Amino acid sequence: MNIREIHLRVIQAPLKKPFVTHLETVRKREAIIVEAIDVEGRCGYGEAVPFSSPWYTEETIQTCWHMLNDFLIPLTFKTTWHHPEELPRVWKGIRRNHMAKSALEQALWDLYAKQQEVYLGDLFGGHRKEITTGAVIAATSMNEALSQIEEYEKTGYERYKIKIHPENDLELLSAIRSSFPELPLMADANGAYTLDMAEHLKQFDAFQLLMIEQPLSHFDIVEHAELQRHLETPICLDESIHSVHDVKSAIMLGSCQIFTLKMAKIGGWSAAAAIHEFCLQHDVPLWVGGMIEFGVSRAHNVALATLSGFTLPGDISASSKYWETDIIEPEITVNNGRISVPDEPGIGFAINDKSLRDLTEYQQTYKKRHY
Ligand code: OSB
Ligand code: MG
Repeated sequence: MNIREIHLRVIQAPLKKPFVTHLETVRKREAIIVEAIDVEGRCGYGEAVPFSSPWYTEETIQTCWHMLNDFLIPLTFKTTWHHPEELPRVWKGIRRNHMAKSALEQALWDLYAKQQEVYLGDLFGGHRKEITTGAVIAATSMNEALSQIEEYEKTGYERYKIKIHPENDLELLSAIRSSFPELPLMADANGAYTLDMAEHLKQFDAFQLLMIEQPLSHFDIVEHAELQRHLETPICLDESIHSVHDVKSAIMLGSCQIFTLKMAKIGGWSAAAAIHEFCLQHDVPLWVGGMIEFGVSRAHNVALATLSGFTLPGDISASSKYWETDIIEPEITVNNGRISVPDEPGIGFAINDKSLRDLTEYQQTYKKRHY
């Protein structure tokens, strides 16, 4: 692919409003932007989306930097390979660290698509010209949650996801249902429950939820199967899924009926394409998950959502839901619950250089000739 250099930068920005889950309140966000540059000066972009601390996955900004700096970038330069499909093989000696791998894979796939002059989604058989999308409500109080739903409804999001935990769940869901009886609604528990609370969770069946996301622990697949047998509400797994193997296990056991696919958590485009293929064959609905990310990751998510197996609205919101200014141009906008898919090569969005520069905390360049 004639890569000349790879550039890393850590960026940081405050969220417009705090993002509250029972595990953590996120007020500011860091990310690593990976830029892969070829000898002709074309640039591919990827984004590492771990949090600054390991509350959601075990990775952090610092562990991703370490993996990229000390292992992934040196291996990428020192190994002979010709197509980004080969990257999982190039990196196979590195266990997990999926978010670090995903960011570098994204940058190299974007660059490859730009070299081929095709839209990235098309490389994976995507065909949609627009995608439907949902909004996540992670508010500080019940009143705020209700007013956020009202506000987001003006944008026409096609599905609403509310963060819940055992202390607020029934009250919050009842309040939403009495104000918005027909709202396409789901709940995300981020692992806040245990299997001995199955009777409590059974009460959720009355709220007509589209699904409940990750009710039980982040490391569990077996107990979710037991819980799913007890509930009418479909279970969707998020945290439990790190690979196509996890997806197969969950299907074999009946642990869930739906998956949210986060490219970053499973290691990038290759793994995402494999999971998409498996779910398509087994008729399992998928949607694209979110990580409160900046525009580069959002653009990759839009491309992913163009694949036909993503049959449900995902967590890809407008850039302006979280940011004063995003790092891509144009920013991602949602109209009537839809995002139009670009058709420019690669991720299809340009980088807003000024915004990227303004948000940069530190950066480093790696030149191939030094390896
Ligand atoms: O559990 O799906 C989750 C954001 C960060 C970490 C975990 C999760 C989320 C979201 C998506 O809910 C929010 C978004 O990007 O809009
Ligand atoms: Mg989730």
